[in-house]
Amino acid sequence: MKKNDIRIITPIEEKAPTLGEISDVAAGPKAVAISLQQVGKYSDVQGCTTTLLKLNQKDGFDCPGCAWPDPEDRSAVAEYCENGVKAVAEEATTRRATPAFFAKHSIKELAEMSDFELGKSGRLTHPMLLKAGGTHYEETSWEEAFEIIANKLNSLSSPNEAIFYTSGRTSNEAAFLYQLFVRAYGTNNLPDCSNMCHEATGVALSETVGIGKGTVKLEDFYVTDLVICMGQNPGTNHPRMLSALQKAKRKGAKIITVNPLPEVGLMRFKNPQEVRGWIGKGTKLTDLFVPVTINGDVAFLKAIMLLLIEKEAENPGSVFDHDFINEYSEGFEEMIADVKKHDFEELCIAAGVAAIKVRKAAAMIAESKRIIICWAMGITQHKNGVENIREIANLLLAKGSIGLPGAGLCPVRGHSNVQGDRTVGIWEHLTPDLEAGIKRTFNFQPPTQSGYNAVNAVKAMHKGKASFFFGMGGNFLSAMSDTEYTAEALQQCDMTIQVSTKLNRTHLVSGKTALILPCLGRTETDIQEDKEQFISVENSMGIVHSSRGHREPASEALLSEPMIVARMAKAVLADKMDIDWVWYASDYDRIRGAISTAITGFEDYNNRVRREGGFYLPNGPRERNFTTKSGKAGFTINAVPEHDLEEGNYKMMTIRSHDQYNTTIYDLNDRYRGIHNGRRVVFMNAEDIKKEGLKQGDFVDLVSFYDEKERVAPHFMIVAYDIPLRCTATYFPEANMLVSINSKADRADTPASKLVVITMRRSEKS
Ligand SMILES: Nc1nc2c(c(=O)[nH]1)N[C@H]1C(S)=C(S)[C@@H](COP(=O)(O)OP(=O)(O)OC[C@H]3O[C@@H](n4cnc5c(=O)[nH]c(N)nc54)[C@H](O)[C@@H]3O)O[C@H]1N2
Ligand SMILES: Nc1nc2c(c(=O)[nH]1)N[C@H]1C(S)=C(S)[C@@H](COP(=O)(O)OP(=O)(O)OC[C@H]3O[C@@H](n4cnc5c(=O)[nH]c(N)nc54)[C@H](O)[C@@H]3O)O[C@H]1N2
Ligand SMILES: [Mo]
Repeated sequence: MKKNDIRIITPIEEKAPTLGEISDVAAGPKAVAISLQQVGKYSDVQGCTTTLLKLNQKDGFDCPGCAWPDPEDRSAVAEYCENGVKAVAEEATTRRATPAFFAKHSIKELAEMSDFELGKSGRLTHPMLLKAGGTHYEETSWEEAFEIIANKLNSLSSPNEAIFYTSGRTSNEAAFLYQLFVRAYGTNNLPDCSNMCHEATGVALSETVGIGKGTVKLEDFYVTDLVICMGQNPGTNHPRMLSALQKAKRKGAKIITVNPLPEVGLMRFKNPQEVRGWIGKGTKLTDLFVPVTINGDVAFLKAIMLLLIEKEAENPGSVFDHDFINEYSEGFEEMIADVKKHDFEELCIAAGVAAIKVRKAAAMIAESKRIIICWAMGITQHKNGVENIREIANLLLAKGSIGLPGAGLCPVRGHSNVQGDRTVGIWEHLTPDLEAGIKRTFNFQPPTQSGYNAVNAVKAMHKGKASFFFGMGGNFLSAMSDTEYTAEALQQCDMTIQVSTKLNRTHLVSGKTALILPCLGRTETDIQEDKEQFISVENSMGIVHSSRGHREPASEALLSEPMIVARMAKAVLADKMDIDWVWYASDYDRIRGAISTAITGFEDYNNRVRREGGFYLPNGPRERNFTTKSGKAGFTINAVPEHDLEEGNYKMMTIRSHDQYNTTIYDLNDRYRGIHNGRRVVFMNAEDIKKEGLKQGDFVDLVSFYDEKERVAPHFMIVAYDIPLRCTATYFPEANMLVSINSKADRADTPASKLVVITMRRSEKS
């Protein structure tokens, strides 16, 4: 599919994917071998091995992969996983996308490359400019780049015509300076990848417990009775979490997994960092697997609550924690009254789960005191994403299973610093706390009117209300929903700019003028004023710690993210503001000093971040200090979503393969699910395949119909899989074009990427 003659999605693979065996155990020696292979394929092996020795070590750098925390007893040589290695290899590659590369290939030609090939073109080395009407990116100087940006920003009729996106790899230091610049310039248009990710979690937890983050620490996994993993695939996306689950199991915890797919990582795990992980069958992780239908989670949790109410009635005080409920919460009676209106059998049908499984789960929950519930995108990326999470909170609150060792809420974050970016001010809303902090520290009044989130930013660009897009990392086009609409939105802009390490499709489907600003990566040495700098990040559990790269930068022309922000701010705001931007970016201690006074919880930042293991940010709910408006934790009432699928309609979720990092395609395999050499597959139940008169290996076009518009994603190969009836799965970003921009979580606007109603047509190409 093309817009203005530029291909907006990766081309269809020429060969059909091949099918192999589905794995029955995750990680283990094979994972190590594969990660090393990956390093060998796309990077210089020797340098990379030294780099890997520094990964997640106390004096090393934070893995640019996921946000899972590092254990205190981390392995001395290798605290990483197969997918962490791939993330490092991707950044530490010896390949380069130089000005000569861009001179050779026009934008149009580059767009004909697949997402996989684009990434493999290597690290970006120089600032590149695409002039209005130009066919190629051309080398430019940093001075010229900042001047172009300044001229544009200073010519807009309102700062609200500019949009400043952030992806979640950006450090606290860069993110803080960036939001400060954006607010000093005059807007709160700060959408981020969190808007597409855990926004629903933020909304739900802020109103139920008073903080938009989780309440557990890693140590809690080692003293818990029960872990419930919902809508998450840690074997691929947070592999180091499997070690924590394994340790929990060895200490006697049970695990319930709630997922339409029996994801291998949650079933059985061989720890590659232990000798005993290399032999034998590995540790069985999941005790009870609950194959819910897509979006059956509220019904499942309500069915459990009904059974808990029964058990409690039989033996009062045995199930619910009334002391906790009375002292710390409100709305319990109303919640119970609502649940009682439901019929158990009907809830089981809505959840797509056999009653006996629900009974087993309820029994395990009833007898456990210390429960941790983990969740990720299978829970948040739904129309009722916020309700899903509120229902999770209901269960834990009723059990008093929060603010207790071994118990609590555990949203598992995605990007390695997505949580930190939000903490230091990347948000389209200005909190009163941040407003006061900025005034106190920098003596100016930031704008108070809320800006655009990701969905609204696309709409604003599409309507012509915004004409300037700046991306601090990420790949906005491919990550967002409704690819065609988003492409139109970006292409209508006068100017789009991206700070990036690698080439991606957003560089190609650009505004009239476009800039690529290449930056240092996590693994690289960052020297400012002759002094080696380090940055800091916050992991999924609220711990802020330092990260220091040590590789030689991919090119001499690269700037660090904080320096790019500072020089842009200086060019744009010139003398309008009494802030010496470049002085701040010349020594990150100065930025951290400012954060200490501007952001609550960062007092004495520079000293505390230098302590081994970093420091923990304040977390009220962990201490049973619920910082909601009423000061109490709130039970909520959440409707069971209804999905009346017509004949021939299927629910589709868009998920990650084992060989991708969001829109970065490491390779074309999904080993655990038995897929090789291709990505255009649709997983489907064998009975449904038969019912449609199709067979495995056939090709179909996937069609969705929203807002009176048909959207088609062509040519997916059918794969028979252990997935509930009427449910299907495809990979993101290939299927994003089927998700309407208006299909999103109520109140959080997270695109509903996990439930798209589709039909299928035989593909003409097959
Ligand atoms: N290697 C690697 N690591 C990553 C990433 C990556 O792409 N690659 N991405 C990072 C980012 S930004 C994020 S946010 C995380 C994402 O981590 P995950 O959330 O684990 O990623 P997804 O592949 O989207 O998996 C969603 C899971 O939810 C299940 N699911 C889908 N719909 C439902 C539902 O309605 N109910 C239930 N109960 N389950 C459902 C799917 O079967 C799947 O197992 O990973 C981070 N880590
Ligand atoms: N259908 C569907 N859509 C989804 C999802 C889904 O599950 N289904 N998941 C959503 C989620 S959870 C998320 S978080 C978003 C992700 O959305 P984004 O964060 O926008 O996308 P990424 O693919 O992570 O970004 C990759 C690009 O980041 C750049 N990059 C890498 N490292 C660095 C760095 O250190 N600095 C800078 N400046 N740039 C760097 C590289 O140029 C690379 O091409 O996608 C969302 N979209
Ligand atoms: Mo994410």
